[in-house]
Amino acid sequence: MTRRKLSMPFWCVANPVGDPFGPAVMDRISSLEVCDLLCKARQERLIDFTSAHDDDLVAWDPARLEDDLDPQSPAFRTLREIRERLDAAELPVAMVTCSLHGNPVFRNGGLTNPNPEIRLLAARKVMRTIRIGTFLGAEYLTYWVARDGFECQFSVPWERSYRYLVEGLNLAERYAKEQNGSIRRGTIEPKPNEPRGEMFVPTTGHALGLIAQLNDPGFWGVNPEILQHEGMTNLSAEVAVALAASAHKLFFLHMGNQKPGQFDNDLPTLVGMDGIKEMVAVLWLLDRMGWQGHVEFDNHIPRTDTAPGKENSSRIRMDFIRQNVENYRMAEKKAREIAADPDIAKLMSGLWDKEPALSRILSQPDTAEILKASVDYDRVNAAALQIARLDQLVTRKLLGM
Ligand code: XUL
Ligand code: MN
Repeated sequence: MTRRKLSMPFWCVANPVGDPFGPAVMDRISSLEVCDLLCKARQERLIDFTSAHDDDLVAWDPARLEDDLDPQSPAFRTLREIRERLDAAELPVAMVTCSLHGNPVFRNGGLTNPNPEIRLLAARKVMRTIRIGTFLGAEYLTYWVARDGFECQFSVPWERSYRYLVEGLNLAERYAKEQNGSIRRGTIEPKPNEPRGEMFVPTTGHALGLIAQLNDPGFWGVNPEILQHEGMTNLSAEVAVALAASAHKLFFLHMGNQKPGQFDNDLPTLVGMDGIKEMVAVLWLLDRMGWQGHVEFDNHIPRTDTAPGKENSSRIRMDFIRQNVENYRMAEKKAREIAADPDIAKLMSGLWDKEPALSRILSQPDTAEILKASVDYDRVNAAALQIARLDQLVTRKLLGM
């Protein structure tokens, strides 16, 4: 099994780690400086791809919605400079996503904003993002639900909101195709809450349901964020990724760590109180399901591990990239050790490989065959499974005992 390819996006490295209770604790760096750190990570063979919001690369000016096309604009020049540096480092852009959360005009939503003037701004910002992504050679466009949500349920025009969302996503798909460039797929990234109290696409299951309503469901898949977004409501990452992968809709995967039920922790992979077993399980099941995609980190430097000042700025950010990659590789190694362990395999086989002939009958829509088949209820019912024993062997492997 090959080592999975890894991506580190611009925004995770740039993040100066402010939170709702305190200001940024790291020096802010420009998109070109972020680009240089990512190129360094590429040269060190830590990462294979990067991704970005439009705003991570170039500022958005609502008075110049097509500035990316204007050779006189700073955006035009910066985008070319970024592309040159990424090309020189052989660091491809995997995905672009439109920031509809930062600018205050979108505080009551982007694509679903009840005000059509703001929806138009959101649509034009998404279109600019698609042009930027096409210019940089991105394959994926992600829609993260961001501020499309609410706190007060009577403020929502419920009979229109999902239509607005469908219209916005259909426009994105159409415009991406009109560019006739690198963007070939769209992904929806669900989140249950934060920044809104409630969000319109809270889980992977909701995203899959929404995709069925879009003009080209084949264009769209999901980008679950594990363990954070799914774990915020105590749902399991395993279910999110396995359901999406089985539907061939797991197009992209964001990764970090999370204590279940809390705010979006965005801790680096495997860092924190919980999540080791779950992360290993996700990587193990993705291998089992033959998922070929790559993993993108989406987390930030823990605020405790930051320090202000120019001298810390690059070192702490590079350490953050390294830590994510090293921790991911540890989880990947454990997932593969578990998959290769003969004792664990024997117990799994005891659970899963019973009565293959009967299993075959059940997999066919031949009702006569099913009606003919019989079961020894007493024997089946008398069997104690050894799931706790299996889990113990897994834990032993994880603890290196
Ligand atoms: C926020 C989040 C976003 C998306 C891209 O929680 O995950 O950064 O991944 O907009
Ligand atoms: Mn994410």
